[in-house]
Amino acid sequence: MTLKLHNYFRSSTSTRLRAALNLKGLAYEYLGVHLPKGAHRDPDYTEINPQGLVPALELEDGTVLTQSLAIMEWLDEAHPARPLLPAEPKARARVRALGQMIALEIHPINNLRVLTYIDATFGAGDSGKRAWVNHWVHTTFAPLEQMLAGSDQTGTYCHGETPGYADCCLYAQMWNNARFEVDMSPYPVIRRIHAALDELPAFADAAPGRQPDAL
Ligand SMILES: N[C@@H](CCC(=O)N[C@@H](CS)C(=O)NCC(=O)O)C(=O)O
Repeated sequence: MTLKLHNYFRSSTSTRLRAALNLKGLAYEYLGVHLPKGAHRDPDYTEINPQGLVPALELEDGTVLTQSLAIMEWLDEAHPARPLLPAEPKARARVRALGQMIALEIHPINNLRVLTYIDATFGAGDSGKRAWVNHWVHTTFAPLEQMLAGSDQTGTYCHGETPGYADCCLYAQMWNNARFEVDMSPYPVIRRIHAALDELPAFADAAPGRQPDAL
């Protein structure tokens, strides 16, 4: 029996977790949850994750883990080989901060349910949703670029020469940025790191277009 990953190809939280699982070398069964059709709100799925969000990771013993960042931390605790976080406490805090800038400051306010809400309640439309996402991405990508460019701890990847937690968040967010036509020209360091990540099979194989439920 293997790990079961309830997820959706275009979901960035799913992409970040797929990349983390791939980095760990852990195989999983891909179980698609079709977000546009509302499959995440079906009782079949809310029995698995009452929050009705993807991803959820079902372990061999039936335990269900939710929240991608919590799952990534669990991965490091349960499968310490090929760590996603560095060992040194200050370095760990740096990597968590970089990843959480994306995962906690950008993702939640650009999630499907938020975009659906601003469209239905305020008539945002496609251009309004695009402007909204662009605004919130730039609000955090500007300081993120500054932090990456200004630190000698930044290497080929967000932290040194080993891709991990922050890179998983960054790589996944870049697919959303492309989808919402975010201008990446102000962010040369982020673009360089993204290009390096895209060369790695662990990341490229996690990309939305490579998943079995991709449109
Ligand atoms: N903080 C959660 C967020 C999970 C989440 O919001 N996932 C999105 C897809 S990226 C989702 O299921 N959205 C459904 C919706 O917004 O209705 C995590 O990191 O796992």
